[in-house]
Amino acid sequence: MTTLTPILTRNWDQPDSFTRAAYEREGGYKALRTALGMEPDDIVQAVKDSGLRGRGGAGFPTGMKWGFLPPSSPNPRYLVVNADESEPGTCKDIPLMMANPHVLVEGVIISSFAIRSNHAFIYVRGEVLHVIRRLQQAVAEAYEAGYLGRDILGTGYDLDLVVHAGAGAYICGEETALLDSLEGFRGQPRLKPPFPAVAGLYGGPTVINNVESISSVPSIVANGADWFASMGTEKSQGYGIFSLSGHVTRPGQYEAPLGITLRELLDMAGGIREGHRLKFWTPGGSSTPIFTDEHLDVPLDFESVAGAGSMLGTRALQIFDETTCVVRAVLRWSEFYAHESCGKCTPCREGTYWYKQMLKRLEAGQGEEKDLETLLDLSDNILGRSFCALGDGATSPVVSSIKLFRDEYLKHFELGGCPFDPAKSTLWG
Ligand code: L3W
Ligand code: SF4
Repeated sequence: MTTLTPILTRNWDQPDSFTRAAYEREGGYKALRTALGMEPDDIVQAVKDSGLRGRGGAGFPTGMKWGFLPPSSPNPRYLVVNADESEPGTCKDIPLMMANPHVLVEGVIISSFAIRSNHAFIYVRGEVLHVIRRLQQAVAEAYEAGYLGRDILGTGYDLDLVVHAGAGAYICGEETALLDSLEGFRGQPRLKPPFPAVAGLYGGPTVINNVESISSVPSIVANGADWFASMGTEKSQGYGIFSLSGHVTRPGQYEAPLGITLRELLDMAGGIREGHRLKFWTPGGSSTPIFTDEHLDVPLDFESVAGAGSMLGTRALQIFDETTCVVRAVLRWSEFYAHESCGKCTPCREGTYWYKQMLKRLEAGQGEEKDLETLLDLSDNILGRSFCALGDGATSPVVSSIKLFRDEYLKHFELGGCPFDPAKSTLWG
């Protein structure tokens, strides 16, 4: 039986958890002192050895990404934290930054020192004013304590950290669109390669990592790479925050080793809401193919989830019981993608619009079976043909729902309307 590992979440129940005093009371900023006494390359090696993989969705090895920075460059190096959390169902970074902003600030300082950068940014989505204010306060407290600014803790190392508010576009969570937005342009993805590690912010070598990835660095420095690597599975090491939302008795953030199953998480969360049963769920947000109750025992690590036909993504476990119309859920997600498509490439711009139009009609019962083939054909023309992952992600709920719930689509056509009573579902009114 896997148990919870409250590390990033350990102080969330304390009323003053977001203050520097509370963070230091629990040993906060000790890892920074340790790190500043180390060789930067040794910190990079420790992060490599820990097996930490990006917690923002793709799972790319963090230490390897840091290792891609060219040894010399005429431009400064930058560290950028992707705090543009907007994927439907993804809700771990915002509570982390609200409850424990200093673990992120400490992670930024250690990571910047490790990659020899003197300029760091936290790019936060614009809608979450409360988070922006909380981060600004934490950064100000860190400057006051001498953890940021000139000659940090007398070591001669300088770092400035800027909290930058985006303007509320999902596409700005794509790393190169984020860089464009940070530079003051309209946020649209850039062609890769070059990857940001080679040519990123203002053309300089840039490391971009998710909030949770950077926040994991202080505990790796404090406890050692082996400690981190001892948790999780062979190829998906460490722990992560699993966000349970929807038709679950106790929704919330559950921090556990990678490889835990939904069955185990549901046991901790009181199960599906009383009197109901699991129908479908997303393992990693709406961009990942949906699962059903047949997948309750799939270990939630990168390899096992991929092997079962989906993606671990951001561990955003959106849970739906039998009162939910899957076609309606897919329509709602498709409306999101159509709204958030940046419009740069045709497959995604036109395809997500067509998804929205078709699914609206199909959910209302105005369709026939051949429309499902049209939807799949359309998906084939988006997946792998879009400029960035947004287009690919939009196809996941559509294709997987047709595969797993074709009969439910057909029922809509037979009845000439939706077979579900929206009044019985707490999610889709
Ligand atoms: C240097 C190379 N760097 C790869 C770096 C690259 C990036 C990282 C991963 O998408 C996924 C997406 C969403 N030299 C490199 C290299 N890199 N090769 O590695 O890159 P990539 O392209 O695999 O992924 P990505 O563009 O970061 C992220 C999925 O996550 N997702 C969405 C989550 C949404 C949020 C949110 O709302 N905040 O996180 C959920 O599943 O669909 O597939 O840094 O530069 N040769
Ligand atoms: Fe923009 Fe969508 Fe193309 Fe990405 S896939 S570049 S979001 S239009």
